[in-house]
Amino acid sequence: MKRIFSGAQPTGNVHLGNYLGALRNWVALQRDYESFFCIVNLHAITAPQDPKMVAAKTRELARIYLAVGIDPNVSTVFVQSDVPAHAELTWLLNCVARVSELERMTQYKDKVRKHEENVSVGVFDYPVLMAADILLYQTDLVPVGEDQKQHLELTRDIAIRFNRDYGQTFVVPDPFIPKVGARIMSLADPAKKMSKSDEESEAGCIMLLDNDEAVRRKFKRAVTDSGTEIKFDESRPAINNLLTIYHLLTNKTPAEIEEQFKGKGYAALKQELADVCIEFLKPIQERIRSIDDDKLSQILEQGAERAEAIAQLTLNHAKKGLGLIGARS
Ligand code: AQP
Repeated sequence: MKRIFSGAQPTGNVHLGNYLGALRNWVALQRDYESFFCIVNLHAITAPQDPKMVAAKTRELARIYLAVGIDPNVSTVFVQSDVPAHAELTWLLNCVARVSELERMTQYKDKVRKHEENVSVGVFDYPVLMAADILLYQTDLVPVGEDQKQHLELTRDIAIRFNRDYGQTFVVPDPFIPKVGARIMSLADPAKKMSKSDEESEAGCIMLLDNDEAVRRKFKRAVTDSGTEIKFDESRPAINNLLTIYHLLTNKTPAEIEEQFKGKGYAALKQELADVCIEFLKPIQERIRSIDDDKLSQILEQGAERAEAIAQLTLNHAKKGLGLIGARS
């Protein structure tokens, strides 16, 4: 069986963009692949975090994975820092990746632009840690949103270079970026992606844990345009984004949706979108609350054990290739 690996950071709150761009596809793919879903807490600490919140958010994200439909009997769910091989392989790959490659990463450049002097070395090295995450599991496919495309390309380059210089060690993974939903935009600013770390745009971000009132308020205030027609049209990003969300939440076709809203105004679309979204979030929020704490600990423990066994094999292989095993005898 081919493998998939993906992860999300336990920072901020999981939003509809994370779900529609990534988590939804993990659920859809998990039975067709041997699946590994990681809570990437080592990535989370690349920006300063309150340690108590890191621990709490890690467990909350694990609950969210389960509540949206990740089945721990089918998929391996685990916390990144529970498998030390992630950090160890990162070091080995640091010696293969090039500074010039990392300097080209747009996410890194954006963070430097915003925070200048305050960017950690971890932010710079983030894509190498991500490469280690993926390569440790001999991953074939990585379901992610579009913002991770460049990091995936770097992962492939690192794997190809390592295999060439130190012998066949890693499967070279392919990205799985959905045709629709790979880049859900902020409701407050359709030029920006929906993002949990963008403090200014909380209003543009529907969180999976938002209550009904927050969902209604955010859709009501969503930016639109001066047009009137409700149509899928990429040249009208605000309305296109709202319709894309509606399409993904209802599974109605674009033609059906356009027919449904023919002659209606933006207010009707926003109201219907809020209703659909609230109905979608309700069972997820109920499941999050109903997951037993001990059961969650058990799932994460078993997940870490399963992940560790595979990760260690790959790590040893990579160390052997580099001449790091066998020097004592
Ligand atoms: N707006 C989005 N539309 C579609 N997919 C998205 N993803 C993130 N934002 C969108 C995908 O969600 C997965 C998990 O993301 P992450 O936790 O690694 O965080 P991120 O990619 O850095 O994006 P966030 O959640 O909004 O956080 P920040 O604040 O860092 O920008 C990934 O597969 C991602 O592609």
